[in-house]
Amino acid sequence: MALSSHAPIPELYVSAESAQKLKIEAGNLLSWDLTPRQTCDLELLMNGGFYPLKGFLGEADYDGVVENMRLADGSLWPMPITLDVSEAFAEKVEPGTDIALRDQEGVILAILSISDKWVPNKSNEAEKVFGADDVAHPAVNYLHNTAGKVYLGGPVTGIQQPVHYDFKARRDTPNELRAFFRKVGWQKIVAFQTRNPLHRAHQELTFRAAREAQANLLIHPVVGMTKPGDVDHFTRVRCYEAVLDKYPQSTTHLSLLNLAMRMAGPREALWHAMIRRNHGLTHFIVGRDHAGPGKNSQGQDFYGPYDAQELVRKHQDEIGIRMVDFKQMVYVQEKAQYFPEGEVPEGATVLNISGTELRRRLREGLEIPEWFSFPEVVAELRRTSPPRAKQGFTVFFTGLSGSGKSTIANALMVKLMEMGGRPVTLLDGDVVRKHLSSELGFSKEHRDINIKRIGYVASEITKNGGIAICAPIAPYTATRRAVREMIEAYGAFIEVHVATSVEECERRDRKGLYKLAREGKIKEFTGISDPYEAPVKPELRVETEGTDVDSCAHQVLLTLESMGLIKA
Ligand code: PPS
Repeated sequence: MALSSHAPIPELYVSAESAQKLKIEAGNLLSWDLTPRQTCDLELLMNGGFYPLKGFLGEADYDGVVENMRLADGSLWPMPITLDVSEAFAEKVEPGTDIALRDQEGVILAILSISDKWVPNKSNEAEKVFGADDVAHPAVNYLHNTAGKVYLGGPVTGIQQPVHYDFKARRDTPNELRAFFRKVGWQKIVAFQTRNPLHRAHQELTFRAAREAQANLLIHPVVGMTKPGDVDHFTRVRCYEAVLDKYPQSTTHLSLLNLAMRMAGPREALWHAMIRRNHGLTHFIVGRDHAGPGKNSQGQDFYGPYDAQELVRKHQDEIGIRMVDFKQMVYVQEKAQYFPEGEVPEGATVLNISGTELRRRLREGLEIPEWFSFPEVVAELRRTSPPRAKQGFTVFFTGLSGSGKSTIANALMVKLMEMGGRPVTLLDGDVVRKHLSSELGFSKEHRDINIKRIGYVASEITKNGGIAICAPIAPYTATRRAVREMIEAYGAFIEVHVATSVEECERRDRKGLYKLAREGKIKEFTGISDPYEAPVKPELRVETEGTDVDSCAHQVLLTLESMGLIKA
């Protein structure tokens, strides 16, 4: 599949005139509201970033991609680009139907002509595509806990691009980038993919790669969706802009890619290379542990550090883009210079600051040396990552009804207010049910909605630097995990299990509910006729039997202090 880097890439959009007409017609179709990830996927499908795909994968293509990275016609494609929907929505459509695809504001972006509808084997997809059916992998977790149960596939007719209000001038479609390369006369261009701020090691690596390939450089960071917990893209783009003048202007360009990453290591690297090929690039940098998802639930890496390079090397001729492979760059103190790992002079002192260490230093307000990064980048990061003692966080109490959650949560709130510094909000189970969730009952579905609402409010409070204290029963592990993820994108999440036994709660029966539950007058009562999945590894477990409220609240304060969230 040889693609010239200068000729336009096929897009899925109809002409502006037809788009107007189609948009009106599509108003009568059944609509699917795209998730943020699906919106990212759709944008790259429509603008040719995912060429040769013509829509969301149908079942035969999906099977081929999952099993051996090939579409049904034999062409290479490593990543399942699927439209997952709920069972309730899937029931309303059949192959042969057209549906409108809308963004989160309700704008119609495209029409999907459904050719296939099926229930995928998600565990198989996890094993084959991501290497393990382990929810420690962010994409596997997404697959099992966020994605809908049913997939719809079929060709897409593009009506309009998703709208972006941020960094508009820095976003380019594949054809816009191709046109830019034509205009400036660049023949060889090497792309650098990143989801992190650029530090000196990256600059050194990109310089070397461009020199080695005798090519111009495109810094092509992902601003769609990256790994949960990454530095947000607004901050990152400000960081990229801050270092751009350290590159020669006539040979370097910065463009933003609205990709939703999966962190799939080798397969992802191959996918990234194909996307770059589609954007008109001739070379692509693959470093150590490209798109690595971190550790699995056994504490081991999901992929070998150079597996991604191996896979891209194997397929680079077929794709039509050359890989520029790199070892990790490390700083050699005596030479005051960066070297690729493995080329370090014998006996020299190697300095390196890992991502985790960098986050620790930012969190604790510690020094970040000049050899590691640029002062402008560090200043930008410090602006958005204040030290932990100034960041927002959420304390999430969970336990049976009557276990003492609310009482401890109240005591904790008062203690934190006494300290001052950050606003404190208490989202107590009963209070939330009155103000936010008054229409909900206690089925699993309703409890999940209730907890996710609490999680959403807490995540907003955390994002804006406040302290949220939540005290619902929250009986299900998966739901608590989803809330943890929502919050950890912005700050710390401290799960506190109030481990009062059901016998003790029933003995206390402060609200008289256990009696009613025993008599069958309250159905689905947690601990009596409904499940409670106790947290396995909460940040703190408090026992209330024989311990007073004040000391339980104090245990929470000590935990917060040990995590650097409050100062003694
Ligand atoms: S959940 O599962 O997290 O949504 O529950 P939550 O919103 O925290 O529950 C709040 C209070 O509702 C009372 N209540 C019940 N609890 C459990 N099961 C059933 N069926 C039920 N019906 C009413 C109960 O008093 C909870 O109060 P707490 O504050 O936990 O004592």
